[in-house]
Amino acid sequence: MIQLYHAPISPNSRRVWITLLEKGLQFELVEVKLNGEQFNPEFLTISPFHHIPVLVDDGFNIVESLAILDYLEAKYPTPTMLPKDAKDLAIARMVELVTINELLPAASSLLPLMLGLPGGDPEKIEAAKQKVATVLTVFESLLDNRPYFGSQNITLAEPVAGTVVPLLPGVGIPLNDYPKLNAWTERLIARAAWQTSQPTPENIASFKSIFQARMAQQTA
Ligand SMILES: N[C@@H](CCC(=O)N[C@@H](CS)C(=O)NCC(=O)O)C(=O)O
Repeated sequence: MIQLYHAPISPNSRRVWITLLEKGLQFELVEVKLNGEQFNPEFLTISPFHHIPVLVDDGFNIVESLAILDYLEAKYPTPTMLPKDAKDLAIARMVELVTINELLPAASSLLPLMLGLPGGDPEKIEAAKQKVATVLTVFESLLDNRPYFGSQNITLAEPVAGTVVPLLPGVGIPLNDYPKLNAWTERLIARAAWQTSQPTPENIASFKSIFQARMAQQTA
């Protein structure tokens, strides 16, 4: 049986969890508490960089969430989650990579805000908000009259961007100025896979205390 090592709060592992659900696969979730469990020697044998997610399938270990998604699409191609048309494929992949390379780093600077914690350099916060606005403008321009990025059906772009974009209103970045993206977000969060993998208030509280402890260590 497939095993997914994950942390419920992490968009990096949630995108894999959602893809497994959308593909209707059987799998076991193994939670790794990011308060130090990721350094356990046993875990390091499957995740040398002490990161979740890790997918183990038939004794084969995969790290790096995008590599995991590509593996799942190649090994379990039904339902397909990548467009065949060249432009549509480029759109889906662009959304994946812009999320990882532009949106997530900017959103990480907004984490204290997201968790309702004080702190954060105002200039950095402003720059992060500007970056997020640019990403949202690009995403809005990539959506057409189809419900998903470059597709009538959900693709890998959705679990990737769709685990980050819905968090933005929580940090004071409403999506009203991006009507197509707003409707896309509503469509996704209504899906069973999003609802099943939604972090609980306990997951958020536990992450908040780990985050606060890490901040305290850095300033000590
Ligand atoms: N590029 C990796 C990033 C994985 C990553 O940064 N995971 C974080 C959680 S969001 C982690 O495991 N942090 C624990 C640590 O670095 O010790 C991916 O996409 O899988």
